[in-house]
Amino acid sequence: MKNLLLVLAALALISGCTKKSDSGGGAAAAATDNNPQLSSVAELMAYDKVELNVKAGEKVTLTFKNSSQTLKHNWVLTKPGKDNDVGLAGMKVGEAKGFIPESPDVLAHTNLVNPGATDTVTFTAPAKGNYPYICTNAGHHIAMKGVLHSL
Ligand SMILES: [Cu+2]
Repeated sequence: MKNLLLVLAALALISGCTKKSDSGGGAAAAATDNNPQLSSVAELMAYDKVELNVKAGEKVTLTFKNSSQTLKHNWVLTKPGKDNDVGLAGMKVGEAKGFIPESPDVLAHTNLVNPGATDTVTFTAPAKGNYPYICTNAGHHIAMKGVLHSL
């Protein structure tokens, strides 16, 4: 009988612990990484990470590796809702400017990265919010995009 009570007590403790960690889920802070690394995916117009979490207001050092053997890519962070505008503007300025338009909607960007090469950009994470990132090589922004969560 004593053993059974011990087992029951142990089970109650275990389920209590499980509940505790589950209930924290809604308010749990997502892990941030202010030194994110991402790359393009083979010959696709895609990033390997479509979400990045950084700590708002702190320095970010982002490294982008172009894994393609043929395509040039970049990484451009824009103001919320401005990814399409920036993508179209990038197309207009063309490759001579690395497809990077001079626009207040561009918050940070790498250079246009050659196949197999890597570029790093350092910037201050914007105020808390969700910011789109895109590749502005002509036409890529339609598919090659993600969201930076500044937390
Ligand atoms: Cu691209």
